[in-house]
Amino acid sequence: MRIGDININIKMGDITEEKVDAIVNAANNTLLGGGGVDGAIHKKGGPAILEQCKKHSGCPTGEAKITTAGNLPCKYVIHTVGPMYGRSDSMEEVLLYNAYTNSLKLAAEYNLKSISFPSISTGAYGYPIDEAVEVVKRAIEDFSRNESTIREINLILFSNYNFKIYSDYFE
Ligand code: AR6
Repeated sequence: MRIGDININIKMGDITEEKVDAIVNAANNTLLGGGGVDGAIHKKGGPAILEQCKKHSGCPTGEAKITTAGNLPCKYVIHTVGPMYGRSDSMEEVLLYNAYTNSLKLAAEYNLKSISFPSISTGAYGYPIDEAVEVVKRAIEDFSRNESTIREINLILFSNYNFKIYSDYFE
């Protein structure tokens, strides 16, 4: 489907295999690695990513930082931090929206064209997928209203259940 000038692809898969300009990591405030997508990216991408992450000295929730992609087939990794569900005084929605929006803005600052996102916060951080998908779509729609270099956004889901929820909501 298309939103403005941007092609949106909803796909099942492993984000570390994406051959795009940037993949987004669902990191934590330390940017020093963890489980889930974060673990998979650092494991497959190798130590060059962690080295550059250390130089950023962490990342506040909702913001985004960029590093090399190490051994991954993409060009950059954009590390963002989503909210822990139920722990942010009802600020979750804004923080999740900011995580997507700031990742897209950072990609556009680097003149990137294609970017792949995992479903941020919906694993260890417990954000319900059906609530998260509404925020994701709204963030992309709002971002698409401004001129940018971004032409392709891939939303990568790791389970059939999440894939179906995203597919149904975006149709
Ligand atoms: N490719 C695509 N999606 C994946 C992959 C993968 N390789 N692996 C998991 N997912 P999570 P969060 C899905 O927990 O909720 C880390 O420890 C997964 O099914 O990775 O933002 C960080 O260091 C889920 O739907 O991220 C933080 O401490 C989604 O990605 C914390 O987890 C996000 O799950 C962040 O938690």
